[in-house]
Amino acid sequence: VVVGIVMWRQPPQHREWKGAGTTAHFYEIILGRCYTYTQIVRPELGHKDCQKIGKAFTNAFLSKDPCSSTEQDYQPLMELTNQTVPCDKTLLWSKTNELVHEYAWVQREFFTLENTLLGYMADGLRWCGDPGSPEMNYQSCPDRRTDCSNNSVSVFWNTVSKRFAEDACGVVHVLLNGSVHNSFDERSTFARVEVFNLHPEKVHTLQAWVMQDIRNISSDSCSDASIKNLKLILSKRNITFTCENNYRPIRFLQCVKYPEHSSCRSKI
Ligand code: N1C
Repeated sequence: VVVGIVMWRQPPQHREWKGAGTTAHFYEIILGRCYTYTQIVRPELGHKDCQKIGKAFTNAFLSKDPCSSTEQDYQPLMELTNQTVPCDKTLLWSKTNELVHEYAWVQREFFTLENTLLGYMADGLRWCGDPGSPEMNYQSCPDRRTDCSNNSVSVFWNTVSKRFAEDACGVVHVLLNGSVHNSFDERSTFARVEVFNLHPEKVHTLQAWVMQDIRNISSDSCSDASIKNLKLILSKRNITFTCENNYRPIRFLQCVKYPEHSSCRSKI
């Protein structure tokens, strides 16, 4: 009797990359989010094929080098998830992740990228593959700064942010953080990708809302050097720029969290 000995190729146990690995249950999460979005959040997208979308998502990065990800890898996924956002309702942001989504939750007509199907599916997740394996790498994924910039997650956000900006029309809004050193940070996705992909034929104005941390309100953020730089870039692109400090409706959201703060205590 010949006893066959099967040698299994063990997945690498060492951490290949510096960043955290693929989110556990990645596939189930994106599939579930796709159905939640298309059946419950926006039933008008009920015709979208979530099985196909889930496959296109994983096909974009499985069996591939996670440091040589390209826009083309995500093209099939992009084609399956096209969606129209009404004019005047695109809401961009930089360094205001929490606040912008609190606002979009209340003002339902506004769309951040995470309020579109693809942004909703991917929000907060991590993923990468490996050229030598058909599986996801749950051990580690490339870190944007220490491993490589063209990693599967960064290329994804660059690609979807580009389309989101290209598709925008009318007045576009952006929520910026007035309590960080560079409110308009040239290294951010907003600065690198979105500003340069707004179409001046469709987008006549970019309106910025610059919100300061309620616990240390300083002077006029709209006159900061980085905001002036944004204004200059837009004027060269023939897009009008307007800026408002501490937009009241969003200040009220900050006051929900710090109701006793002096700037929240006036009776009216
Ligand atoms: O680099 P940022 O912000 O300026 O990116 C925000 C900007 C928004 O207007 C979005 O349309 O770019 C889009 N975007 C996302 O929607 C998004 N969701 C999650 C860009 N990045 C996004 N992420 C992750 O957060 C992603 O991993 C990226 O690197 C960060 C961006 O955070 P930031 O610097 O506050």
